[in-house]
Amino acid sequence: KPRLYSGMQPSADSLQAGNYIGALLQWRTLQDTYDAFFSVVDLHALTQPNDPAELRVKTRRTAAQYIAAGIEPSRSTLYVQSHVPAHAELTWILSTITGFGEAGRMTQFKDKSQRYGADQTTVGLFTYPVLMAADILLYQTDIVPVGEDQKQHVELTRDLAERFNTRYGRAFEVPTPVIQKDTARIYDLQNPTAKMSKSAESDAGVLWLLDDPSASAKKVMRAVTDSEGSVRYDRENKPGVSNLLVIYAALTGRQIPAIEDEYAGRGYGDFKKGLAEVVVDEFGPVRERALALLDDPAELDRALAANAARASEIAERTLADVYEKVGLLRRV
Ligand code: AQP
Repeated sequence: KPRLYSGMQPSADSLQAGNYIGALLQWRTLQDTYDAFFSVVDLHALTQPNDPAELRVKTRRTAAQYIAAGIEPSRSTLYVQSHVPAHAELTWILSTITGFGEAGRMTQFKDKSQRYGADQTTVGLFTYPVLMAADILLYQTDIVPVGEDQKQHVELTRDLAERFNTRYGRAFEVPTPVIQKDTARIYDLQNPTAKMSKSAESDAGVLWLLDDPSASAKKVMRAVTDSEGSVRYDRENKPGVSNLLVIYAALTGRQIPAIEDEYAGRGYGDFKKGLAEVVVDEFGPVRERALALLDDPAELDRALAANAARASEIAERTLADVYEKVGLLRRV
């Protein structure tokens, strides 16, 4: 089976609907056809303002939500990034073949460093994409499903893989990014031209996977729409309604035109009520499963340890080959 790699940052107590629709739902399907690796990238999360006790909690909660959403730790390799030390080790090697200017062109760094300000813009934030390259390359990954905003990082990963292979001899598979379709992108319910995000300034427009279902229903009912009154997909002129249609379609597996037909001639109130039910029906059971897993963290930790061992085996092999190729003296 071809290999697939993806991950998410444990940057909040709960994942949001965009993470679920844009990533988890697709991962769940992809694990049938790929030898899939899904990590909770806690080392990446350290590039944001950090609270140590909270990070531990968020890391477990993120892993529990992967499983609750249908990622099976017996089939896919679901692990915590820091449990496999090779990630940090390969990052160092890759950083020695990454151009300073090349890394400086990453638009996510430019955006984030502007948002964080000089005080919080660290070297770690700058080398974030190099760590991401190490994640992907350690596993001889064939495909990387990502959102459009991560495409540049996967391009850098490809460049680094090719550069290393040419300079030192072939050690890495060159991965291909698979970019998320536009209809898998979810926007903030209160500000439907901005992507729904765990770190949104206000969470009024964020649907949390672990929220009480009634709170999610309320957020749907309050979502921003427009004054036209017709349930119609038009991303440009009707971003709010279009976003709700995308969420509806993604969570039910239905096509957008069929949903438009169902609500033709009915008001937004009816449509939102319908969507609120869909959201509650879908997120409710996921939430229950996640909370049940978190009730018994020892069991969850055992699953994560077993998966980290599986990941380590492959990662260590790649790292040993890289160390050999760059000329590090082997310890006897
Ligand atoms: N709004 C979204 N629509 C579709 N997909 C989304 N993803 C995130 N938001 C949306 C996908 O979820 C995964 C999470 O990646 P991440 O945790 O590394 O960070 P992110 O993409 O920056 O997501 P967030 O939720 O906005 O997190 P923070 O606030 O921590 O930066 C990716 O596969 C992403 O495409």
